[in-house]
Amino acid sequence: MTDVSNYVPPKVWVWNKPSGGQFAKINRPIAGSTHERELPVGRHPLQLYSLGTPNGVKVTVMLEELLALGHRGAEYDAWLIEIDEGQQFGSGFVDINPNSKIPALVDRSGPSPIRVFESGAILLHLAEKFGAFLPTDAAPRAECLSWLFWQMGSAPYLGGGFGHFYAYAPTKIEYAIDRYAMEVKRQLDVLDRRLADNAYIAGSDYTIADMAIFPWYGSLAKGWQYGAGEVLSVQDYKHVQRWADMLLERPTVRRGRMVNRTWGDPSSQLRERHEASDFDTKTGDKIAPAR
Ligand SMILES: N[C@@H](CCC(=O)N[C@@H](CS)C(=O)NCC(=O)O)C(=O)O
Repeated sequence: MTDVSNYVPPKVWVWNKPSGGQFAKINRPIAGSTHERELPVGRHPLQLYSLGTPNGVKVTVMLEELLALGHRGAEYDAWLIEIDEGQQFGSGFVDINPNSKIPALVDRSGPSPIRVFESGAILLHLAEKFGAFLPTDAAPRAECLSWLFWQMGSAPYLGGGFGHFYAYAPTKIEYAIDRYAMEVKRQLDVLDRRLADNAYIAGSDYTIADMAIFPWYGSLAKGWQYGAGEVLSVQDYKHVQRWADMLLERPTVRRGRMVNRTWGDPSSQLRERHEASDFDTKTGDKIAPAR
């Protein structure tokens, strides 16, 4: 690795060496599939291909919420995509998400399957399909969508910026950590001020905006992301803490956080979810290790 203070970028960047860092093995500058691999299809109307990262959890929380409301059409199979193994570059996955990132959904409830990728688009698709968790009046709907898109634009600074340089980069670069810590603290303050006057992100109702924002910023506030609770003084964001604690009380949120999870306490891991009863019978503490 070049000394950061002496580094001069090349005139034309080419991919001639591993980039280093935790995801060096899977990072590449070209799109498309690397190998043939069909995706499995289960019996439910909705087929989710995902992993229990914050972006994946947004969708599994939404599905669990819809099922808890009694929407039988929200029954789903959640298949595991192991991104560390490069499964997002399999041909079947690339067919449903040309961007090779989890989560991706195939809605098979109609005459022909509909693919949906990008977690925000999936939340919107489900909210509109079931008429739930998205206000219908113009003003609250606009507020909800504004926060949903805020999340989509802001979280890359948290994950790809702060998280990457604080936790994953092979060298600790003061400039990068300062820049992104500043931005992430600003984002937490944006949320804290909003939640000082509102029970939920979009106002008085729980919506897809909460489901999008909680897995990233709620987890960060609880100190679960990047081991960064102390460095970012997350306890200072009192309203974010109140909101995160409130959402964590929801059994649907607790279930959603377990789906496609492959790390942490074995009892919190449900590698794949095909039936509601899987939460009681197929968690990591109840089944023999897969490998
Ligand atoms: N904007 C996308 C981001 C999805 C994303 O970054 N997914 C990560 C896991 S959290 C991924 O699949 N990474 C695999 C890779 O980059 O190769 C969304 O919200 O769905």
